[in-house]
Amino acid sequence: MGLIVVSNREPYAPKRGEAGQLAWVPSIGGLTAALDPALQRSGGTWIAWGEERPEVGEVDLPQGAPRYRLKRLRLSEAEVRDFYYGFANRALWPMSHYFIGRATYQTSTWRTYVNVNRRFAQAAVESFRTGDLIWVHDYQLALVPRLIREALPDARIGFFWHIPWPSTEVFRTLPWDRELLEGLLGADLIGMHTDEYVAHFLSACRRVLGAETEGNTVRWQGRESRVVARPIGIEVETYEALAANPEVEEAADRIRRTLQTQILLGVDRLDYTKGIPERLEAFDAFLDRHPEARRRVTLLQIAVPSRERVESYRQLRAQVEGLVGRINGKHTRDGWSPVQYIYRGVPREELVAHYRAADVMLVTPLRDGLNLVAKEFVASSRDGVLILSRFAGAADELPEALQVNPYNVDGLAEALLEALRMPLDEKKARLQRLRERLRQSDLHAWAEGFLRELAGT
Ligand code: GDG
Repeated sequence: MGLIVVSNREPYAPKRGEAGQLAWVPSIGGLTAALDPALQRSGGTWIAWGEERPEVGEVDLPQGAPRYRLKRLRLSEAEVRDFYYGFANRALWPMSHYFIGRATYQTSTWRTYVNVNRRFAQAAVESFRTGDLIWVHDYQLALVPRLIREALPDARIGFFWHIPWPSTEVFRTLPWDRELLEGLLGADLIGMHTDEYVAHFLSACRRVLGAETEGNTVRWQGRESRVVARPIGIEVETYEALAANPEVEEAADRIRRTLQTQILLGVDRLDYTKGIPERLEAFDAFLDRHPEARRRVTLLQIAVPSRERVESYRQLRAQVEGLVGRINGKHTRDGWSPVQYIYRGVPREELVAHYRAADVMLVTPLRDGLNLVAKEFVASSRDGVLILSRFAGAADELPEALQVNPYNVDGLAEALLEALRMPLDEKKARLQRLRERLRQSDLHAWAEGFLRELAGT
């Protein structure tokens, strides 16, 4: 029995070596780490948008010892604009994160979204062999389950929705609310990160479609779909090992020696859901209130460039950079600057060195499907404190973090003080309990568990 994975992003990207040869390099991210091993075990096909050039249509992976085939869909410039930047990132992303003021609902981008979803579905149907499991991922491809179902009525189809599922009042602002639900209900098993998202989804099925639900099951047009909360994990041991690697430790020491202060760390894609301006404001308020902390603490913010073609992301960048300048201008003294701002992605070893160097990790999104950074910090840190937004899906699983309301600037400033003053044994005890929980449901258990459930549905 083989596996077919359908996702927007590709698991490996082509890179040209100096001699012009093509190397396929694994993409960074949870999905590749979770599903590449699963596909290597079962064999099958991964269908994704072939974003990176050159435009190779199909390749067997991993290179040298191939176990499965990657089929790379070539999207035209107009498709990328309307399907990816347009409908997925200007309509579904803001709506799902409760930012309806930022959502743009346009019939033209919706049409492209439908057409591109059809192309992904068709590729899956062409790759299908009887008995294969099909697993489709995320909000870019919500219509794919139903489109596959129309061609393959008996296939086992799973879907994982990686971002929040909002309350029905918000979801119903989408002009294509019915179509989206019907698209997803082509799947037998639908996974989300939290019980709350599942409850909202079931409510939308009842209220928007008039479907019947019983427990976690939705009945619609003679079919049943099960909707379950299965939060994604991380490779805990990989992060522990990386963090203990002497070169990474040395890099962490370098970061500490350079700054010579306590370190608050933020690591996010530069996205308006991540609460970066609110975090900076809270740090400013903290420095105003506790002048004794000046020179003793630094906020190191790594902001990874993201979706720069979308206007609201460009505006956010300007806003964040303006705030960094204002706060540094106001508080800088004697060679110490309160905010260090890095606007680029860093290699994974360097990322883990930062986790290791941090006294306090600030994960304060206004809304986040889950948030893997919080989990990675827990697996990498030895004696740091995690401050975590109650609006991150991961909050359910990480109760020993200091949980905050990211909209409450004063509360966030208070939490900073509490974290910086926390006794060492309490910090260690909290981290240990958090880490034990992460170990119980790591990334591979997540992927294998979902596939087992799908096979059994
Ligand atoms: C979506 C949902 C959900 C970040 N900076 C660097 C870097 N990263 C890596 C982190 C982490 C990943 O990127 C970010 O994952 P998140 O979960 O925080 O956020 P999204 O990208 O928005 O992901 C989210 C997730 O899907 C999974 O379902 O948790 O809620 O929005 O793994 O380590 N990696 C490297 N350099 C960086 O500078 N190497």
